[in-house]
Amino acid sequence: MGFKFKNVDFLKFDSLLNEDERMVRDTARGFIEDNLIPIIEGCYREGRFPRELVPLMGEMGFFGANLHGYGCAGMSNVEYGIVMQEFERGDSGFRSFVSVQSALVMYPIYTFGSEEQKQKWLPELAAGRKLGCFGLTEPGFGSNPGGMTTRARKVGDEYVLTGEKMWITSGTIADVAIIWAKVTEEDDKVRGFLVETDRPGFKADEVHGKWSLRASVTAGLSLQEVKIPASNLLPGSGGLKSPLMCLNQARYGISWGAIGAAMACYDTALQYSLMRKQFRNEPIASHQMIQEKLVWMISEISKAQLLSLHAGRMKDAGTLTHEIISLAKRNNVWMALETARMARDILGGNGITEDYPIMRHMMNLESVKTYEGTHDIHALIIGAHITGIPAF
Ligand code: TGC
Ligand code: FAD
Repeated sequence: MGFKFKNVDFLKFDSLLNEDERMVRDTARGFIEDNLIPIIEGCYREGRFPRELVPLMGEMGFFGANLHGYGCAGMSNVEYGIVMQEFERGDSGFRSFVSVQSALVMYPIYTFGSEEQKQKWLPELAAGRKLGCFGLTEPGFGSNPGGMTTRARKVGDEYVLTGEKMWITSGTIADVAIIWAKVTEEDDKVRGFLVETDRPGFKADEVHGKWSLRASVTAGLSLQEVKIPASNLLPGSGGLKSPLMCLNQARYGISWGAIGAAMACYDTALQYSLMRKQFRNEPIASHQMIQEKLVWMISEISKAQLLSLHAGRMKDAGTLTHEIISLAKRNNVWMALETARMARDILGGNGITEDYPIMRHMMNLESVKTYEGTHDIHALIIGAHITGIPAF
């Protein structure tokens, strides 16, 4: 059941995009429509990540799409954002998988890696022949990653890593984990390490029982005296700033992704409200209270589109700051979650079923609100910036 998606464009937003950007949008939209939409409800019900789509995604250049060289597509940041929007219109968990592979695994190798590390890993990750995960969060340190207790000790020409990571997307399917750890010999400086997941002492256990992001793999990682060559250190990384730079990439993508989820919910609610009749045999869309909800949604989606496009143009110009990214992530995810709740309401009882995508988006967006910095942590980041007073 459900409806065929119709483009959501109140503001003539398309006129703000160039031909390449519209082409990227159509390609990503076609990929999701043809490959993900037909299977996503089943994947969600079964708690299954649709791994079979990975090779085609690699072929189509969707991994590390805004990186240049090493087999990457070299898209602009606006084009990359549009891809995230289209992927999350399909499913937030599916977009998460791509975000992690691109922004949290390929980006740190690209930015902090040696030439040898880049040559070895980036083409494989771009093609989807290898998958990665990003281990920052720990059981006791989520919003405050600076408190991490994972350690790396330098022993001869090796590092020995010990610690626990929690809530790690793609943890059990990754070939390589980017692990952030404090280096004992460097006064506990945080640095990034490439850890092949088949190394002795490395263990990943899937988190079961999630009611959110069910089509994405989430895991806890355990590292018990895992030995890696010293050459697996990402040499350009140093300090908490390094993982936070990766988060900027992912948060920027999420700001676009959330618009996609909201578009799916709004479009479903609009089409449903025009079809569903109650009282006087008239569509529920003829009632003022339904219209007010639809207008709220399209207004907020339109504003979010402008916000992400502005952020994207700034990112392409090299002027985007992390506080603006916080504002865009926080606003757009909140907007999408509110849109999902309103859309669910408009569908009445049908809104809670898998016949329509809304409830799935709504449950997914609860995670999106929390990960990559919670809604409130982003308020504190923006608050610290405008007042000069950190209130964490
Ligand atoms: P603080 O002292 O503020 O900062 C340490 C250093 O980093 C600099 N900095 C940043 N640099 C680049 N980008 C940013 N966004 C930055 N934020 C801060 C800062 O200037 C400082 O530099 P320096 O040179 O002085 O050393 O650090 P803090 O310990 O007080 O923490 C600040 C806080 C709360 C903002 C930060 O820890 C935070 O963002 N917490 C939220 C944690 C989080 O977002 N975790 C995400 C884990 S990954 C994930 O969720 C993946 S989900 C899957 C998917 O993406 O789809
Ligand atoms: P906490 O930090 O314990 O926060 C709990 C509550 O307290 C929140 O409401 C928060 O806003 C509030 N709070 C905390 N501190 C303050 C404060 N100072 N002032 C006011 N309120 C405060 N992490 C990774 O490293 N890699 C991944 O791939 C990854 N994928 C994820 C996938 C999923 C599905 C989920 C759910 C999480 C994932 N995460 C990942 C972890 C995610 O980034 C954290 O869950 C997030 O940063 C919040 O940390 P926490 O869950 O420990 O919550």
